[in-house]
Amino acid sequence: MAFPKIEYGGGTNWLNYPSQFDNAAWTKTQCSVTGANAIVAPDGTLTADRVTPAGAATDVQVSQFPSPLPSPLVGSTFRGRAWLKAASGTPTINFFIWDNIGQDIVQAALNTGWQRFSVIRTSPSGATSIALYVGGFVSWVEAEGAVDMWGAELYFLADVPSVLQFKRPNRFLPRYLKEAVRHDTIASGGAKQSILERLDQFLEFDMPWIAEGADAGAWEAFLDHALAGGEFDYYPDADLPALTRYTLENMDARLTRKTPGEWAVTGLRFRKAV
Ligand SMILES: [Ca+2]
Repeated sequence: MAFPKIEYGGGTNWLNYPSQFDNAAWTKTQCSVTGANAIVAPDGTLTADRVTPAGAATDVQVSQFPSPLPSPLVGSTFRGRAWLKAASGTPTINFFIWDNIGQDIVQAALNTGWQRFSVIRTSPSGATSIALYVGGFVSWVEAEGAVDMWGAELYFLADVPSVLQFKRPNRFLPRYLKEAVRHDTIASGGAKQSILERLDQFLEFDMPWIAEGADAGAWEAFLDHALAGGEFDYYPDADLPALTRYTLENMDARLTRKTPGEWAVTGLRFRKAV
């Protein structure tokens, strides 16, 4: 059990259709997507995909060469990530960034729970391409079975999403930790309006003890992002895959100084993003 964390911001994810492996942007070699949006993703939505090896497959690969090509390419360091899990068993398959010069590989030891795998590569001199691969180099064969995938990323390492790791437990206020029916008035083209009714999810908490220094700085940076309307992923336990994507609901959240060396942020209200 770990304290919560928040991930937010970041630059461009160079991959297209990062959770739609059935899209033609993803090349499927010796396999096919047998369950598009058939698997519950780490954020609880039915958006993860199942990829199943073809009969007698000896080298299953799922890959994407992003278009447009990231620029600058040569000399840039990239971080690739994806959420992966096995449909059954504990296969180990490759996860890597490839280019026309070489590759950096991580061996992804899968089980039936979601894990997020990460690989880093610097594009060397002479590189004219880049791709993110799952499988490959004869690491995934038919007998290892289907693999579920979600949330692929390829970022410049310099602008990967920021992480706010909670140093203390947050104090929940259960009255607001509820799902509620929400009525939104959607204006379109002047006078015409329609009402969208949906089940919404809220979260409110106080963070009463924030240490001066790096922790307060991390909270300030996060609030700057959230107050500007930015979305963020909230992990109730930093060690577990479950997450919810929220936006900040109240615009009066700010750091306040409690005692010398100690800050607090109170009444943070999050609303599930749609
Ligand atoms: Ca999907």
